Amino acid sequence: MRPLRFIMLGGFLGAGKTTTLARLASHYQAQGLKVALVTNDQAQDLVDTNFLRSRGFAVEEVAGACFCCRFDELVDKVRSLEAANRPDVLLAEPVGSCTDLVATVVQPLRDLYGHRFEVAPYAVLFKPSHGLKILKGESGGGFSPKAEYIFRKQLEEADAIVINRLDELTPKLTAELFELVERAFPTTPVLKMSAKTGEGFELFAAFLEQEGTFGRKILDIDYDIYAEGEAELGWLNAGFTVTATTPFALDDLLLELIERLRGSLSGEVAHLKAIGLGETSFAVANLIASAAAAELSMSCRNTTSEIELIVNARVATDPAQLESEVTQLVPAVCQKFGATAELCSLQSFRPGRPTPTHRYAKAKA
Ligand SMILES: Nc1nc2c(ncn2[C@@H]2O[C@H](COP(=O)(O)OP(=O)(O)OP(=O)(O)O)[C@@H](O)[C@H]2O)c(=O)[nH]1
Ligand SMILES: [Mg+2]
Repeated sequence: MRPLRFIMLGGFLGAGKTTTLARLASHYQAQGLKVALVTNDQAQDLVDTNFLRSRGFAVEEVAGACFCCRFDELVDKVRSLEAANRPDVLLAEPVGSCTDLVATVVQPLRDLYGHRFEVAPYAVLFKPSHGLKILKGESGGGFSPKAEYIFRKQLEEADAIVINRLDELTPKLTAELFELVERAFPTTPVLKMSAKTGEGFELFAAFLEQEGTFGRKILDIDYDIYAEGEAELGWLNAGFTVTATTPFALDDLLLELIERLRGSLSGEVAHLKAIGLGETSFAVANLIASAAAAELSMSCRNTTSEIELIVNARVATDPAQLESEVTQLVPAVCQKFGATAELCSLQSFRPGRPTPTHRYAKAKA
Protein backbone atom coordinates (compact mmCIF):
# COMPACT_ATOMS: atom_id res chain seq x y z
CA MET A 1 0.00 0.00 0.00
CA ARG A 2 1.28 3.47 -0.88
CA PRO A 3 2.04 5.56 2.23
CA LEU A 4 -0.35 8.35 3.00
CA ARG A 5 1.13 11.86 2.89
CA PHE A 6 0.51 13.34 6.36
CA ILE A 7 0.70 17.13 6.55
CA MET A 8 0.24 18.83 9.90
CA LEU A 9 0.23 22.62 10.01
CA GLY A 10 0.94 24.45 13.25
CA GLY A 11 0.41 28.02 14.38
CA PHE A 12 -1.17 30.04 17.14
CA LEU A 13 -4.91 30.51 17.58
CA GLY A 14 -6.27 32.47 14.63
CA ALA A 15 -3.01 32.30 12.64
CA GLY A 16 -4.81 31.02 9.54
CA LYS A 17 -4.41 27.23 9.78
CA THR A 18 -7.94 26.30 8.66
CA THR A 19 -7.86 28.85 5.83
CA THR A 20 -4.52 27.47 4.66
CA LEU A 21 -5.61 23.84 4.95
CA ALA A 22 -8.75 24.54 2.92
CA ARG A 23 -6.53 26.09 0.24
CA LEU A 24 -4.13 23.15 0.37
CA ALA A 25 -7.04 20.70 0.12
CA SER A 26 -8.33 22.42 -3.04
CA HIS A 27 -4.77 22.56 -4.42
CA TYR A 28 -4.31 18.79 -4.06
CA GLN A 29 -7.78 18.05 -5.38
CA ALA A 30 -6.97 20.10 -8.48
CA GLN A 31 -4.03 17.72 -9.00
CA GLY A 32 -6.42 14.77 -8.93
CA LEU A 33 -5.44 13.72 -5.41
CA LYS A 34 -7.91 12.67 -2.74
CA VAL A 35 -7.77 14.67 0.47
CA ALA A 36 -9.11 14.21 3.98
CA LEU A 37 -8.68 16.35 7.07
CA VAL A 38 -8.50 15.89 10.82
CA THR A 39 -9.33 18.80 13.12
CA ASN A 40 -8.61 18.98 16.81
CA ASP A 41 -9.94 20.79 19.85
CA GLN A 42 -10.20 20.66 23.61
CA ALA A 43 -13.97 20.21 23.28
CA GLN A 44 -16.77 19.25 20.85
CA ASP A 45 -18.70 21.53 18.47
CA LEU A 46 -16.00 22.93 16.26
CA VAL A 47 -16.50 25.79 13.88
CA ASP A 48 -13.55 24.49 11.82
CA THR A 49 -14.97 20.99 11.32
CA ASN A 50 -18.31 22.40 10.21
CA PHE A 51 -16.66 24.95 7.96
CA LEU A 52 -14.50 22.34 6.22
CA ARG A 53 -17.39 19.87 5.89
CA SER A 54 -19.56 22.62 4.44
CA ARG A 55 -16.84 23.14 1.85
CA GLY A 56 -17.35 19.50 0.86
CA PHE A 57 -14.21 18.00 2.42
CA ALA A 58 -14.04 14.71 4.33
CA VAL A 59 -13.28 15.66 7.93
CA GLU A 60 -12.89 13.81 11.20
CA GLU A 61 -12.20 15.50 14.51
CA VAL A 62 -10.27 14.60 17.60
CA ALA A 63 -12.15 16.45 20.34
CA GLY A 64 -11.52 16.62 24.06
CA ALA A 65 -7.75 17.11 24.12
CA CYS A 66 -4.89 17.89 21.76
CA PHE A 67 -3.39 15.44 19.23
CA CYS A 68 -0.42 14.79 21.52
CA CYS A 69 -2.65 13.64 24.39
CA ARG A 70 -4.98 11.73 22.05
CA PHE A 71 -2.34 10.28 19.77
CA ASP A 72 -4.07 6.90 19.37
CA GLU A 73 -7.36 8.60 18.54
CA LEU A 74 -5.59 10.66 15.89
CA VAL A 75 -4.31 7.44 14.32
CA ASP A 76 -7.79 5.87 14.58
CA LYS A 77 -9.43 8.85 12.88
CA VAL A 78 -6.86 8.72 10.10
CA ARG A 79 -7.58 5.00 9.71
CA SER A 80 -11.33 5.57 9.43
CA LEU A 81 -10.79 8.33 6.87
CA GLU A 82 -8.51 5.96 4.96
CA ALA A 83 -11.15 3.24 4.99
CA ALA A 84 -13.96 5.58 3.90
CA ASN A 85 -12.20 7.92 1.50
CA ARG A 86 -8.87 6.35 0.45
CA PRO A 87 -7.11 9.75 0.62
CA ASP A 88 -3.69 10.39 -0.87
CA VAL A 89 -3.13 13.35 1.44
CA LEU A 90 -4.18 13.79 5.04
CA LEU A 91 -4.21 17.33 6.41
CA ALA A 92 -4.16 17.80 10.17
CA GLU A 93 -4.85 20.93 12.20
CA PRO A 94 -3.68 20.84 15.82
CA VAL A 95 -5.09 23.06 18.58
CA GLY A 96 -3.65 26.56 18.23
CA SER A 97 -2.48 26.71 21.85
CA CYS A 98 -0.60 23.42 21.53
CA THR A 99 3.16 23.04 21.12
CA ASP A 100 5.85 20.32 21.39
CA LEU A 101 4.16 18.62 18.45
CA VAL A 102 7.37 17.35 16.88
CA ALA A 103 8.26 15.32 19.98
CA THR A 104 4.72 14.11 20.60
CA VAL A 105 3.15 13.67 17.16
CA VAL A 106 5.62 13.94 14.28
CA GLN A 107 8.31 11.70 15.77
CA PRO A 108 5.92 9.00 17.08
CA LEU A 109 4.13 8.95 13.71
CA ARG A 110 7.42 8.53 11.89
CA ASP A 111 8.80 5.97 14.30
CA LEU A 112 5.69 3.85 14.93
CA TYR A 113 3.82 4.30 11.66
CA GLY A 114 6.58 5.19 9.21
CA HIS A 115 5.49 2.33 6.94
CA ARG A 116 2.00 3.82 6.69
CA PHE A 117 2.57 7.57 6.75
CA GLU A 118 4.93 9.80 4.88
CA VAL A 119 5.15 12.79 7.22
CA ALA A 120 5.70 16.13 5.47
CA PRO A 121 7.93 18.91 6.84
CA TYR A 122 6.30 20.64 9.79
CA ALA A 123 5.45 24.25 8.94
CA VAL A 124 4.12 26.74 11.48
CA LEU A 125 2.12 29.85 10.56
CA PHE A 126 3.16 33.15 12.09
CA LYS A 127 0.33 35.40 13.22
CA PRO A 128 1.46 39.01 12.65
CA SER A 129 -0.98 40.74 15.02
CA HIS A 130 0.28 39.03 18.16
CA GLY A 131 3.64 37.88 16.78
CA LEU A 132 4.99 41.36 16.16
CA LYS A 133 4.44 42.40 19.77
CA ILE A 134 5.72 39.14 21.20
CA LEU A 135 8.94 39.04 19.17
CA LYS A 136 9.57 42.72 19.85
CA GLY A 137 9.14 42.00 23.54
CA GLU A 138 6.56 44.75 23.84
CA SER A 139 4.61 44.69 27.06
CA GLY A 140 0.87 44.97 26.76
CA GLY A 141 0.81 42.58 23.80
CA GLY A 142 -2.33 41.10 25.26
CA PHE A 143 -1.02 37.80 26.59
CA SER A 144 0.95 36.91 29.69
CA PRO A 145 4.63 35.81 29.43
CA LYS A 146 3.52 32.18 29.83
CA ALA A 147 1.12 32.32 26.90
CA GLU A 148 3.82 34.11 24.89
CA TYR A 149 6.17 31.23 25.80
CA ILE A 150 3.83 28.87 23.92
CA PHE A 151 3.77 31.21 20.91
CA ARG A 152 7.60 31.18 20.75
CA LYS A 153 7.91 27.43 21.34
CA GLN A 154 5.52 26.78 18.45
CA LEU A 155 7.86 28.69 16.14
CA GLU A 156 11.02 27.11 17.58
CA GLU A 157 10.07 23.57 16.52
CA ALA A 158 9.06 24.55 12.99
CA ASP A 159 10.87 23.30 9.88
CA ALA A 160 9.66 26.52 8.26
CA ILE A 161 7.95 29.60 9.64
CA VAL A 162 5.32 31.07 7.34
CA ILE A 163 4.40 34.70 7.87
CA ASN A 164 0.71 34.78 7.01
CA ARG A 165 -1.69 37.63 6.11
CA LEU A 166 0.75 39.13 3.61
CA ASP A 167 -2.20 40.86 1.93
CA GLU A 168 -2.62 43.08 4.98
CA LEU A 169 1.04 43.93 5.59
CA THR A 170 2.86 46.93 4.19
CA PRO A 171 6.26 46.18 2.59
CA LYS A 172 7.89 47.92 5.56
CA LEU A 173 6.04 45.80 8.12
CA THR A 174 6.72 42.63 6.12
CA ALA A 175 10.45 43.43 6.14
CA GLU A 176 10.35 44.14 9.87
CA LEU A 177 8.55 40.90 10.63
CA PHE A 178 10.90 38.95 8.39
CA GLU A 179 13.91 40.37 10.20
CA LEU A 180 12.41 39.74 13.65
CA VAL A 181 11.60 36.13 12.82
CA GLU A 182 15.00 35.49 11.21
CA ARG A 183 16.79 37.00 14.18
CA ALA A 184 14.81 34.91 16.68
CA PHE A 185 15.07 31.67 14.67
CA PRO A 186 18.19 32.08 12.53
CA THR A 187 18.39 28.52 11.20
CA THR A 188 14.74 28.23 10.17
CA PRO A 189 13.58 29.06 6.63
CA VAL A 190 11.03 31.89 6.60
CA LEU A 191 8.28 32.10 3.98
CA LYS A 192 5.60 34.71 3.36
CA MET A 193 2.08 33.98 2.29
CA SER A 194 -1.49 35.13 2.20
CA ALA A 195 -3.75 32.18 2.83
CA LYS A 196 -6.59 34.47 1.84
CA THR A 197 -5.41 35.65 -1.59
CA GLY A 198 -3.00 32.81 -2.39
CA GLU A 199 0.04 35.07 -2.73
CA GLY A 200 3.15 33.05 -1.85
CA PHE A 201 1.10 29.86 -1.61
CA GLU A 202 2.92 28.01 -4.41
CA LEU A 203 6.25 28.33 -2.62
CA PHE A 204 4.68 27.16 0.61
CA ALA A 205 3.11 24.15 -1.13
CA ALA A 206 6.47 23.38 -2.76
CA PHE A 207 8.14 23.48 0.64
CA LEU A 208 5.70 20.86 1.94
CA GLU A 209 6.71 18.55 -0.92
CA GLN A 210 10.31 18.45 0.22
CA GLU A 211 11.88 15.36 1.68
CA GLY A 212 14.87 15.20 3.96
CA THR A 213 15.70 15.69 7.60
CA PHE A 214 12.54 17.39 8.74
CA GLY A 215 10.41 17.07 11.86
CA ARG A 216 13.39 16.54 14.14
CA LYS A 217 13.50 19.71 16.24
CA ILE A 218 12.79 18.43 19.72
CA LEU A 219 12.06 21.30 22.07
CA ASP A 220 13.66 21.95 25.39
CA ILE A 221 10.37 22.84 27.04
CA ASP A 222 9.07 23.41 30.55
CA TYR A 223 5.67 21.71 30.78
CA ASP A 224 4.74 23.70 33.89
CA ILE A 225 5.02 26.99 32.00
CA TYR A 226 3.33 25.46 28.97
CA ALA A 227 0.40 24.16 31.04
CA GLU A 228 0.02 27.41 32.98
CA GLY A 229 0.18 29.45 29.77
CA GLU A 230 -2.52 27.35 28.16
CA ALA A 231 -4.68 27.51 31.28
CA GLU A 232 -4.66 31.31 31.13
CA LEU A 233 -6.96 31.08 28.15
CA GLY A 234 -10.68 30.82 28.65
CA TRP A 235 -12.20 28.31 26.24
CA LEU A 236 -15.81 28.13 25.15
CA ASN A 237 -17.70 26.08 22.58
CA ALA A 238 -21.44 26.67 22.42
CA GLY A 239 -24.22 25.58 20.08
CA PHE A 240 -27.60 27.28 19.55
CA THR A 241 -30.61 26.77 17.33
CA VAL A 242 -31.72 30.12 15.95
CA THR A 243 -35.17 30.48 14.41
CA ALA A 244 -37.20 33.38 13.08
CA THR A 245 -40.56 33.85 11.39
CA THR A 246 -39.09 36.41 8.97
CA PRO A 247 -35.74 35.55 7.31
CA PHE A 248 -32.71 37.47 8.60
CA ALA A 249 -29.36 38.33 6.98
CA LEU A 250 -26.98 35.66 8.26
CA ASP A 251 -23.75 37.57 7.53
CA ASP A 252 -24.99 40.62 9.42
CA LEU A 253 -26.12 38.62 12.42
CA LEU A 254 -22.77 36.83 12.75
CA LEU A 255 -20.75 40.03 12.34
CA GLU A 256 -22.83 41.87 14.89
CA LEU A 257 -22.48 39.00 17.36
CA ILE A 258 -18.68 38.89 17.07
CA GLU A 259 -18.41 42.67 17.22
CA ARG A 260 -20.62 42.84 20.33
CA LEU A 261 -18.58 40.10 22.00
CA ARG A 262 -15.41 42.02 21.24
CA GLY A 263 -16.86 45.02 23.02
CA SER A 264 -17.91 43.08 26.08
CA LEU A 265 -14.95 40.76 26.74
CA SER A 266 -12.25 42.11 29.01
CA GLY A 267 -9.28 39.84 28.11
CA GLU A 268 -7.26 39.69 24.89
CA VAL A 269 -8.97 37.72 22.15
CA ALA A 270 -6.86 34.92 20.66
CA HIS A 271 -9.64 33.80 18.32
CA LEU A 272 -13.38 34.28 18.40
CA LYS A 273 -15.41 32.60 15.68
CA ALA A 274 -19.01 31.83 14.90
CA ILE A 275 -20.51 29.73 12.14
CA GLY A 276 -24.15 29.86 11.08
CA LEU A 277 -25.32 26.76 9.26
CA GLY A 278 -28.59 27.08 7.37
CA GLU A 279 -30.22 24.52 5.15
CA THR A 280 -28.79 25.94 1.95
CA SER A 281 -26.12 28.40 3.07
CA PHE A 282 -23.52 28.99 5.74
CA ALA A 283 -21.29 31.83 6.89
CA VAL A 284 -18.41 32.32 9.34
CA ALA A 285 -17.36 35.44 11.26
CA ASN A 286 -14.03 35.81 13.08
CA LEU A 287 -12.03 38.09 15.34
CA ILE A 288 -8.34 37.28 15.72
CA ALA A 289 -7.27 39.97 18.21
CA SER A 290 -9.04 42.49 20.42
CA ALA A 291 -7.59 45.35 18.38
CA ALA A 292 -8.68 43.84 15.05
CA ALA A 293 -12.10 44.18 13.46
CA ALA A 294 -14.67 41.41 13.20
CA GLU A 295 -14.65 39.96 9.68
CA LEU A 296 -16.44 37.37 7.60
CA SER A 297 -14.10 34.58 6.52
CA MET A 298 -17.05 33.09 4.68
CA SER A 299 -20.08 35.12 3.70
CA CYS A 300 -23.33 33.80 2.26
CA ARG A 301 -25.06 37.08 1.23
CA ASN A 302 -28.30 35.35 1.95
CA THR A 303 -31.22 35.42 4.32
CA THR A 304 -32.42 32.45 6.30
CA SER A 305 -34.97 31.73 8.99
CA GLU A 306 -33.31 28.80 10.75
CA ILE A 307 -29.68 28.10 11.52
CA GLU A 308 -27.49 26.07 13.78
CA LEU A 309 -25.12 28.57 15.38
CA ILE A 310 -21.78 27.48 16.83
CA VAL A 311 -19.58 29.87 18.78
CA ASN A 312 -15.94 29.04 19.62
CA ALA A 313 -14.09 31.50 21.83
CA ARG A 314 -10.46 31.43 22.99
CA VAL A 315 -9.85 34.52 25.08
CA ALA A 316 -7.43 35.42 27.88
CA THR A 317 -10.22 35.71 30.41
CA ASP A 318 -12.18 33.74 32.95
CA PRO A 319 -14.28 31.05 31.22
CA ALA A 320 -17.19 32.01 33.50
CA GLN A 321 -17.11 35.51 31.98
CA LEU A 322 -17.03 34.01 28.49
CA GLU A 323 -19.99 31.82 29.29
CA SER A 324 -22.00 34.65 30.75
CA GLU A 325 -21.28 37.04 27.84
CA VAL A 326 -21.97 34.47 25.12
CA THR A 327 -25.17 33.15 26.68
CA GLN A 328 -26.50 36.70 27.15
CA LEU A 329 -25.33 38.25 23.90
CA VAL A 330 -26.40 35.51 21.49
CA PRO A 331 -30.12 35.79 22.40
CA ALA A 332 -29.89 39.61 22.52
CA VAL A 333 -28.32 39.87 19.04
CA CYS A 334 -30.71 37.28 17.62
CA GLN A 335 -33.64 39.24 19.04
CA LYS A 336 -32.42 42.33 17.20
CA PHE A 337 -32.68 40.30 13.97
CA GLY A 338 -36.18 39.09 14.90
CA ALA A 339 -34.92 35.63 15.84
CA THR A 340 -34.94 33.43 18.93
CA ALA A 341 -31.89 31.50 20.14
CA GLU A 342 -32.10 28.26 22.05
CA LEU A 343 -28.96 27.01 23.75
CA CYS A 344 -28.27 23.38 22.77
CA SER A 345 -24.74 22.72 24.02
CA LEU A 346 -22.22 24.56 26.14
CA GLN A 347 -18.71 23.84 27.29
CA SER A 348 -16.47 26.41 28.95
CA PHE A 349 -13.25 25.76 30.82
CA ARG A 350 -9.52 26.37 31.04
CA PRO A 351 -7.50 23.76 29.14
CA GLY A 352 -5.99 21.08 31.40
CA ARG A 353 -2.31 20.16 31.63
CA PRO A 354 -1.11 18.39 28.48
CA THR A 355 0.02 14.82 29.16
CA PRO A 356 1.26 13.42 25.84
CA THR A 357 0.74 9.77 24.96
CA HIS A 358 4.30 9.64 23.63
CA ARG A 359 7.13 12.09 24.01
CA TYR A 360 10.40 11.52 22.23
CA ALA A 361 13.27 13.16 24.10
CA LYS A 362 15.49 12.69 21.03
CA ALA A 363 14.62 12.56 17.38
CA LYS A 364 14.59 8.91 16.36
CA ALA A 365 12.94 8.77 12.98
N1 LIG B 1 -6.50 39.01 5.52
C1 LIG B 1 -6.23 37.76 5.75
N2 LIG B 1 -6.98 37.06 6.59
C2 LIG B 1 -6.66 35.77 6.80
C3 LIG B 1 -5.58 35.13 6.18
N3 LIG B 1 -5.52 33.85 6.62
C4 LIG B 1 -6.54 33.70 7.48
N4 LIG B 1 -7.24 34.85 7.59
C5 LIG B 1 -8.41 35.12 8.42
O1 LIG B 1 -8.02 34.97 9.78
C6 LIG B 1 -9.06 34.40 10.54
C7 LIG B 1 -8.58 33.14 11.24
O2 LIG B 1 -8.24 32.18 10.26
P1 LIG B 1 -8.33 30.62 10.57
O3 LIG B 1 -7.86 29.93 9.34
O4 LIG B 1 -9.66 30.29 11.10
O5 LIG B 1 -7.24 30.50 11.73
P2 LIG B 1 -6.84 29.20 12.57
O6 LIG B 1 -5.37 29.23 12.74
O7 LIG B 1 -7.38 27.99 11.92
O8 LIG B 1 -7.56 29.49 13.95
P3 LIG B 1 -7.81 28.42 15.16
O9 LIG B 1 -8.35 27.17 14.56
O10 LIG B 1 -8.80 29.08 16.06
O11 LIG B 1 -6.51 28.25 15.84
C8 LIG B 1 -10.21 34.18 9.56
O12 LIG B 1 -11.05 35.30 9.61
C9 LIG B 1 -9.53 34.11 8.22
O13 LIG B 1 -10.35 34.53 7.14
C10 LIG B 1 -4.79 35.91 5.27
O14 LIG B 1 -3.82 35.46 4.67
N5 LIG B 1 -5.16 37.21 5.11
MG1 LIG C 1 -8.66 26.58 12.72
